[in-house]
Amino acid sequence: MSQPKVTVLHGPNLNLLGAREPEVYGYETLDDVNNALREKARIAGWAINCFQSNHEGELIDAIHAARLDETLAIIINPAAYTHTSVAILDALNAFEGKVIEVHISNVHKRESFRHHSYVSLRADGVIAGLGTQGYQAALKAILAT
Ligand code: CA2
Repeated sequence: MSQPKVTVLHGPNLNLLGAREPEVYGYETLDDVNNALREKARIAGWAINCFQSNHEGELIDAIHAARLDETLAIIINPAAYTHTSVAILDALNAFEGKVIEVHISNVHKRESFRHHSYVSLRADGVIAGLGTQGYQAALKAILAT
């Protein structure tokens, strides 16, 4: 039998993690985050695909690919697209597995335009403000299902 699969999607500018604004986003790089997730998934016997893009359409294509290859869950930090993208919401609505939305910062403590999330209309769970540990918490929840 094939391994269960999880996809981790990171939206625009998250490639800068660890390099800028550490007071908001911490000191870990995106590679640090992904490598820690890969290690946890490997131990649990899951396949994991981590992908970052600065382009909305590429994130949508990755959600479609997850749907087609029967990925069981998506962990997504849509970054600024959280607050703007009906297109990402529509793509997630066509995905049948579990969706967990992660934000490194507590978006509710920040500017009011960050308080609304289109993706939350689809997400089964939302984690905000735990720093990069939020991704680990999301994966833990998925591996426990
Ligand atoms: O807190 C989060 O994870 C956010 O999704 C991050 C987005 C922001 O637009 C959301 O409102 C909340 C921004 C990602 C930018 O990432 C950077 C990382 C390091 C340095 C600069 C930007």
